[in-house]
Amino acid sequence: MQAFPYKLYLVTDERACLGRNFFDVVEQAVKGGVDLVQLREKQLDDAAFLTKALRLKELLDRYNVPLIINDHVSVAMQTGSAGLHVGNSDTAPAQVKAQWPSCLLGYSIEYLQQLQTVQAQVSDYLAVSPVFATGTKQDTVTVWGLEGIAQIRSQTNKPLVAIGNINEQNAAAVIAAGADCLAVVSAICSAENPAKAAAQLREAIEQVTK
Ligand code: TZP
Ligand code: MG
Repeated sequence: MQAFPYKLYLVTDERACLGRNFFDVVEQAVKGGVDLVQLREKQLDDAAFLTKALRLKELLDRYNVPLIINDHVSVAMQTGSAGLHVGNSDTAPAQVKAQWPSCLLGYSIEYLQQLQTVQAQVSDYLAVSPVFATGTKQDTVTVWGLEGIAQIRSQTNKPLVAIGNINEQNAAAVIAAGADCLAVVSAICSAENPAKAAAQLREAIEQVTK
């Protein structure tokens, strides 16, 4: 298996933050144990997205937590972010790597056939997307379930990031099924106490991995 040091991945959605300050929520999450953050704000225009990315990068640099940018290659490069996450309708992973070889690149797996493609092969991690049905992203293809994680795990050595309705209750089972890292939006962004929610998720992960 290729090395992947991250265990708890916060994917942002300001709309899930219950009206609280976005940067406060992210900072609390990091203090609680989030070790990787992706800026994913579908509602923002390009200028607002770039502004938010710059400010988020500054915050995360203080904690030594890498920033991944969703979809926007130029924003990721301009902000000096660690990497990029793309889906099937975004810039192809091979094209991203050609332009930016050191990019920490994530690619969402929505069909089993994608695993055998050059796009999956050049990516640094694969997102099992979604593991469970979620209100946060409804336009999905395959709801993988725990069996889907195990099936993907048996067919690739790439680090697997699981995403989709992951919470404190199912976190351990998702790791036990073969995921290396858990990605969440609402379990942290919408939690009453984001730091505590992150710490509890971390603890659930560590119970399986230690
Ligand atoms: N991709 C697949 S599911 C999802 C994304 C961005 C949303 C996950 O959100 P939540 O609130 O953790 O279910
Ligand atoms: Mg995308």
